[in-house]
Amino acid sequence: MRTPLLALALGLSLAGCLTIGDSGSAPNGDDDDTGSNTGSNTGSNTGSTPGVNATMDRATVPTEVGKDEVITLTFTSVNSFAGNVAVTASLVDGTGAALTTGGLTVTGPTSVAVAANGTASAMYTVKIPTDATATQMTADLKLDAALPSGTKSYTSALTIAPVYTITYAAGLAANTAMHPLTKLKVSVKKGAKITLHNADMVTHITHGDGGFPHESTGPTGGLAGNTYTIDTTPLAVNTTGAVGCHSHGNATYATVTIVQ
Ligand SMILES: [Cu+2]
Repeated sequence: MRTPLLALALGLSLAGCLTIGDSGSAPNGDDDDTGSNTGSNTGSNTGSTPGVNATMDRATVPTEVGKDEVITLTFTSVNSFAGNVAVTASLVDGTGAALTTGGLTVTGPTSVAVAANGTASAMYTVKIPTDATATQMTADLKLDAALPSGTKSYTSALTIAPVYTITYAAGLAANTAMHPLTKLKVSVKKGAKITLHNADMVTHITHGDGGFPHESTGPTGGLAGNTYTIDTTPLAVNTTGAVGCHSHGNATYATVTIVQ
């Protein structure tokens, strides 16, 4: 009875030894492979090829009609790259096609000089007309930068509210020339809102005529901190009237037209 048991025990031990021997040699082979891969990858990544990195400061821009938005692209020279980077700015819709609505424009440099190991910033201004839209709209500013490593695109997503905001700035008082609507001619799409915010310390009552509703001239009108909103939804297309500050006569009025 003892001999078969011993043989079984020896057999198990041998099997164990063989298993240990096999598993010991396999990792050694893997180690050799890993070693050579790491070596070649590291070599190519730490090259000294001159290049340029770029970053955009505003990936999303919540905004309104009648505003200018500035988006900045900043270039950083890597490994002493020096030269010009060509930039193509365009306005596109959600599918990447050229924007055909809203009348937005973009201006900014088409070439940016980058000095060796320096940084350079380029500002792109998106101008949103006061009559861009009567409903919330989106538009993308696309900047295609011809980097030494290949052209890269940077996109800033604008969400435009159909609100034209005018602010009576702090300290404005009776300075009619500095009133924000003075002698302007503006169009607003029917359905958009005109919002007049009094950020000053004194009363600025909003005047409206020709169909545009006038703010109360009573004790509650135009108070510091007030916001007076004109909803153009009930106004007829082609309505033209004066909107401005009632508190200084007609010197601050703009001519506003409702368009389709
Ligand atoms: Cu005023």
